[in-house]
Amino acid sequence: MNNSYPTNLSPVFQQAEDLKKQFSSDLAQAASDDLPQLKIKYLGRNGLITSLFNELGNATREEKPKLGKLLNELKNELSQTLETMQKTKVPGTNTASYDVTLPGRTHETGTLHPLTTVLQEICVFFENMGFTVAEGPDIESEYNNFTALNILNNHPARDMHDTFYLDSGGLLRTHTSPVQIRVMQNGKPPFRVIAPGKVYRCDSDLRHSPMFHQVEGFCVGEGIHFGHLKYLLKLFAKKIFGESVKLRFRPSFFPFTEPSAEVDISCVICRGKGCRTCSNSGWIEILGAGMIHPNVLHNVRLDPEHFSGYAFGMGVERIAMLKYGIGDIRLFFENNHDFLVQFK
Ligand code: 2U9
Repeated sequence: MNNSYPTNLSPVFQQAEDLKKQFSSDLAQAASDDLPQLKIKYLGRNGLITSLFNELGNATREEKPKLGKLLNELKNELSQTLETMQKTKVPGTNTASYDVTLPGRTHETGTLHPLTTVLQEICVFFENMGFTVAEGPDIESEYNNFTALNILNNHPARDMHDTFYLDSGGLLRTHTSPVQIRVMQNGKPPFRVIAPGKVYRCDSDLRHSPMFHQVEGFCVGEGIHFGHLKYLLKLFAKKIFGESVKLRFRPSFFPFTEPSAEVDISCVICRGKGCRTCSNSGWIEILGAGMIHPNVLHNVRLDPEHFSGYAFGMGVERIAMLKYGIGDIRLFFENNHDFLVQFK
């Protein structure tokens, strides 16, 4: 046999090899309750290994260190194997086995980011109302972002938006309105379009992030009026914040709409009674809206005498903060696991 020891060596070398094989076969047949017995048989004071150690005295001077090392290694290997088996064998069986009553290892499933969920909810509502989704580039021209929208040179709105200007002469869009300009430049009315996407403003605190998400929408056709806008936004607010929510339209100003309004809902925290979130007013602003300014229609070569339209815009983070009661916008962008798992 290949693994036999040469015959010129003391027979104890071969005995050690045989003992190892015998141990493996004993172990394979042993039940958990037999393990202590096996330990005594091999490692006990009168055990098989001990008796091999006794043979050391008969070995030659050259063989002694080799044999001593071999027997020590054998002893350690056997005692380690027995110890491991003691831990893994199930009582009453003769195989190393698993405890089937232990719970399995689970893989944690991911979850949609709260902004994705809210954005989807908003888009689904408007798609169900007959709007189509349009997208455009994050880097825009000054014309599409400002001029076409009736925000003229030196108009304070250009500073108000805290624009990131690029060396190339372009800018990071401050709202998704330029998408709607592109849609009107390239198509024919009637239009019913929403434009979701990232927008950029040089502003950062609890409520502002230099990048945030907007959904803007517009409808242009013949005979479109403010009543259509009010009806749509009322349905929208009830869909997102619940049937019991009340709406309030406050007169406001935007260069691209006339008349313009800011839309409030009854406070989702105190239901209109007054609390810290609504500064005791009972109302919370959720979006801006209005009838598209005649100059804007004119800029996309539509006759304001013939066509009219409404437009609206909202910040997705703001809607999500109100819906989930989140006090700091920066939480959306930190990828903190403890924050994200709450939206499973
Ligand atoms: C075109 C014409 C008009 C989009 C509108 C608002 C009012 C508005 C703000 C909400 C919160 C921006 O993210 S926010 O700070 N938006 O109040 N946006 S009307 O009006 C348009 C858009 C496109 C062609």
